[in-house]
Amino acid sequence: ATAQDGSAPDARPIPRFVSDNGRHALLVDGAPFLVLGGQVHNSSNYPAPLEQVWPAIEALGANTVSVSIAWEQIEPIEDEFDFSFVDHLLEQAREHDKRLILLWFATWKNNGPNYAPRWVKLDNDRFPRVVRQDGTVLNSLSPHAEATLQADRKAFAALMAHLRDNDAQRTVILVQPQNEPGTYGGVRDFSPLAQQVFEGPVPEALLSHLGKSPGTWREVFGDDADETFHAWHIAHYIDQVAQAGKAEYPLPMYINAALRGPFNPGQPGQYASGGPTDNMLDVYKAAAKNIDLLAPDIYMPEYVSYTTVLERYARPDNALFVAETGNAPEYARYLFATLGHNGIGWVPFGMDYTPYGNYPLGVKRTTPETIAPFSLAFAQVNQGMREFAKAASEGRLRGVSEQPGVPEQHVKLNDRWNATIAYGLPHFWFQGAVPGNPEPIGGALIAELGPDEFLVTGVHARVTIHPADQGVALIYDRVEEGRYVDGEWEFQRNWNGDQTDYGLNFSDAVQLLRVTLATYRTT
Ligand code: N0T
Repeated sequence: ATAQDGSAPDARPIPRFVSDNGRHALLVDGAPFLVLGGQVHNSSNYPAPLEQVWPAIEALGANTVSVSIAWEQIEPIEDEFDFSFVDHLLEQAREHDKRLILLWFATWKNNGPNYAPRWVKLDNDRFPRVVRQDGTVLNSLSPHAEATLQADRKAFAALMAHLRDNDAQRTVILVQPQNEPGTYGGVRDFSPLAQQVFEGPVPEALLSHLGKSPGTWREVFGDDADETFHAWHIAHYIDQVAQAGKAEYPLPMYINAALRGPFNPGQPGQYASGGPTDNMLDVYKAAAKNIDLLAPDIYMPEYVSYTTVLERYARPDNALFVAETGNAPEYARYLFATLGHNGIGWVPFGMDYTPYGNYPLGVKRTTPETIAPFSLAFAQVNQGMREFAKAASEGRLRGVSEQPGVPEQHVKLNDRWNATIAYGLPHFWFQGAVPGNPEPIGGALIAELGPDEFLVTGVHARVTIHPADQGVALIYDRVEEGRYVDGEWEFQRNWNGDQTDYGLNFSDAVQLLRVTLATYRTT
């Protein structure tokens, strides 16, 4: 058989990100895809630790693994490239039937150039660092140095060219140029070169994006001038790196953010100044046209903070993708709220069995027990992943995560139906106040398949559906349990009686329901 475009039968389309009218989709193998991922620890990017990656990723049931590719590893000596680890990783990912996200640790890896080769990070004259106003030097490279930009671009372009020539399988679906860019300990570069640029005019592209009038950075942005200036130049720098990479091989690319607190952000420099924090998203959108989306790294387990971050990054001009999140058990439920914002993916961090833990951001040591709640959440979504992905891309997906002290949540499904998600109830008849789960572990996900048809799953939650109209009551037409296999619904049984009389109850069992609703008149 020949593919529709006349190419060879096994030629798969290049993964693509599409954004239209405020709706977003990551297309993998030609259709919307949800990244149900696991990110490995930073230094698991060698063949030996990779052995401790796969068992954890299998236990997690992830469809994608995010792995660092260090500049020091692919260009240890200037102009001498070594892609042996990349090749090894591609081969192993295919053997394990996983897709990959490659994380380019180069000019910025959490503010610093520690993953840059020694010929870069040890040569401050050729590759200068950020200088603070008091003249002290920070371990963060300046975004104003042309030599650094050209060296990073060249290496990244070589990596992307190598992928183009060695990944017809499209094992790699996303690329993250840099990691949590920005500068800690200072708001921007005050070197003479940077200062000269700072005293010049704000670029027209930024002015027009923000609807502002021309002037110097200080005139246009006042007290926010230093941070905005740094953000613009970092974003523009990364954009040029991405552009060089995409010229070789146009995979979708994103930048991840080290967040500032959503309510008490503090001062730039206390958080990574110049990164894609919530206050700089518009600046990044204006500066980085080759970047498909800006992704939060969420290490805030508290419900209101977490969901506020989701709201701030899920925008008509930005698809929500949680590039990293903590791997402590209380985070597992946030998969559901993330997808409920029509997210394209969610990736807990530190999902390997190497002897390291990033506690207090995550667990002290990743074990099968710590992975279990994440693997349950992934299993629920996996059975209908392509259907949920399609629904997300069309704005038809609702999802919630349990909030401590709020045992019931209400969700509008469409004009005809609403849902209540209740936590901590037995599966049978129950009278009294809804208790909530002893720990906040519940969540639910509901995709609208048609006006009266929904795909429903969840964990440790009861889903009850109500007609929006007065004078009618719900009657289930069908509540089919099953799963999708190669896009076809595989029916297992019809739920009725005790299984539906008290709502649709989800526990830690892997269950997906295709529900067809009807009403009868009560008056
Ligand atoms: C993340 C990870 C890794 C509430 C931390 C988070 C990863 C990087 N950084 O394990 O280093 O490569 O992207 C920074 C969180 C700052 C502290 C937040 C306190």
